[in-house]
Amino acid sequence: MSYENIQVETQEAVGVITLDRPQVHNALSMALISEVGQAVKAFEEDEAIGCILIKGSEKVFAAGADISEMASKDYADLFKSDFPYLRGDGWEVMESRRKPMIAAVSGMALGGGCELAMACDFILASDTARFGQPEIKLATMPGAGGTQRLTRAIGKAKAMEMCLTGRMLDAEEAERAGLVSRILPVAELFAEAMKTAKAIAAQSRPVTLMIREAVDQAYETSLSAGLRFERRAFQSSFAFEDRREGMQAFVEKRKPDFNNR
Ligand code: CO8
Repeated sequence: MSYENIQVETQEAVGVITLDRPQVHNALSMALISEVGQAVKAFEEDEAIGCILIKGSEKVFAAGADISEMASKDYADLFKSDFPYLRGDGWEVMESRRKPMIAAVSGMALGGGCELAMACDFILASDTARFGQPEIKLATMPGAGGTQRLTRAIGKAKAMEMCLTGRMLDAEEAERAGLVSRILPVAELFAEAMKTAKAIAAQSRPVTLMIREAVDQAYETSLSAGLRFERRAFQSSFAFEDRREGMQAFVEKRKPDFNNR
């Protein structure tokens, strides 16, 4: 598969997607989003891959949807196609993946760029990272999770202020607010993100998928239903050969050898 707007590589069991439109701060064109979806699909289907990592450059993650491409669209276009950026082989594929996906954000993650990072399972940020939903300045609004995932992540007050004013959070404020899991010096971000992705990919794959589903339930359901889901999933993990191997290895003081069954 050849890509024009992203770079794709694998490192051990990690699939890496690098946004690559430097001339426009990695603006998310329809073609780019479609390529991200295709790359995620390929990694999903590749048994050798246990975790996906998406990043931009050290300078910028992504400055949002491609405004030049969107500028001429009208409501009928968007309504009839249900906003093609989010339908079909791109965003929907990425959002419905089952494998864990980490965003490594350095520089700006704005608009759709912030939404892309938030659609991942967690965000590792460099100390130069900045997050914002500036769509209001274009007289439009977030359309890919900015009013929903951001509010769930950082609460109403900050999300509302960000969406209504376009104010950006720097890395420290983003971490304090719960938007990012960790901040790293910019020179260390990608290496540390890769180390984290490799550590996840080395775990038992089916349990990894199960944990993702359980954590995501916390966004979707009541506490009692979520706790019930978690308890049943925990019990189900005992059906995996890997669970037996993991505990046996601990007891025998050796490294586990998972077969992903
Ligand atoms: N779209 C298209 N081109 C862009 C974008 C963008 N989002 N951002 C930057 N560029 C281009 C500029 O036009 C410029 O091109 P050229 O060199 O040809 O003039 C080049 O990138 C460099 O940009 P600047 O000269 O502006 O660089 P600065 O360092 O001065 O500023 C900023 C960087 C602050 C990032 C600035 O470029 C900016 O404000 N960009 C727009 C940010 C924005 O408004 N983002 C939100 C877009 S709307 C959106 O994301 C809706 C999401 C809906 C869901 C989408 C799902 C995919």
